Amino acid sequence: MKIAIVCYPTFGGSGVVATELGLALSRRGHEIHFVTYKQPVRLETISSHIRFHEVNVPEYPLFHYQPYELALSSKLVNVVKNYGIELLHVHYAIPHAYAGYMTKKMLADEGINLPMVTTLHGTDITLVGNHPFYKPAVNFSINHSDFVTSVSESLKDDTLKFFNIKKEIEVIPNFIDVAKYQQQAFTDCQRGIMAEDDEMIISHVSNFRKVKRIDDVIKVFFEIQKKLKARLLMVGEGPQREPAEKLVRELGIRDKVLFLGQSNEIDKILCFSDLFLLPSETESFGLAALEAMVHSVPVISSNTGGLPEVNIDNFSGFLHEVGDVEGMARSAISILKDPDQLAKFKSQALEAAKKYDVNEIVPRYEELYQRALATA
Ligand code: GMT
Repeated sequence: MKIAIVCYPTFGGSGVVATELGLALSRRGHEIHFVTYKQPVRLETISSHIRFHEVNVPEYPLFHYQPYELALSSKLVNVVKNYGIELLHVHYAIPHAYAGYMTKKMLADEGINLPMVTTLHGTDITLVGNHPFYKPAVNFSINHSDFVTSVSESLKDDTLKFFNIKKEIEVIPNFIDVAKYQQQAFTDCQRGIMAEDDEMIISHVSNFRKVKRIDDVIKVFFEIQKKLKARLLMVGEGPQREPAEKLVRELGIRDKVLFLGQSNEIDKILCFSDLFLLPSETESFGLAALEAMVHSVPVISSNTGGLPEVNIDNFSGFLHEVGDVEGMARSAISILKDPDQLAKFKSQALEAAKKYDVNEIVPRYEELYQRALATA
């Protein structure tokens, strides 16, 4: 199949999922065309089955806001016609589903029927899409997609709750390439570069937005380090980084917390982590938790959104109410203080991650595409 994928090219979860999906589909023989404003961060593999088309939005003095949707839909029309694209898959509803709908309409005018699949990822429904400024357009473009998927049961429920949806929403969860991580030969994870031998390594990876409750990460760690020798690795960039650094100074734990910024070495960091913290306010799936689990890192998370579908309570880690810092710290200490318990949770985290293996999930997208083509 020749498939165009539209996504955000940034470090965010939806862009990562879209890129990994495109790469996996290309390995399965499909021709994948990424259409976005910058090369996606994980799109390193150049293969004859992968193309990247950059959307340019020229500056013009009259534009207070650059008309990205217009440029994107025009680019898509050209890519579809020039490369014989059979199907469009847009990730993150805003503004991609809207631009995709316009693309379909423009092509229909020329007698071309292009089926469109929209994948809902999270904040496009729960935070941004739900805002009255966007809601009518998001509602409209979901209802006018040919097929709609969400990354968890919880996100499907939220979509049906917040919007007036007439379309069937199919749940196709996020995925991970289990074999790839098992092949990575970090036999010695070089823990020594980050911590002393007797120190536990706790990590958090995110875009440091308010929704991630970065303060809770710090506060949970503050409680942990009172009981055990531990170090916290904070990976990522975003608006909450500065307040977090301030809190770390105020709590007097500056020597135990490392802010590593946006790192390309997440795999190494997770490889030498003993525990992962994800106390988010809302999380439609929690790809970061799954990435930790595939590295055999147990997860202490909130029990919000899709997290209970990924992080299995008292198996791959523990779940607590949003904001329950004390409970999260207690669970973390219970895992970390006992080497047998830690080993058990580490192996269980990997076991739980296997349910989301790429080879289980990607064929479900292929089957959906076949249906979309058959009905086109
Ligand atoms: O807000 C973010 O965390 C980024 C956002 C995105 O779309 O880039 O992540 C969402 O999509 C991910 C991939 O499907 C999910 O794993 C995240 O849970 C989800 N984030 C939230 O719901 C907050």
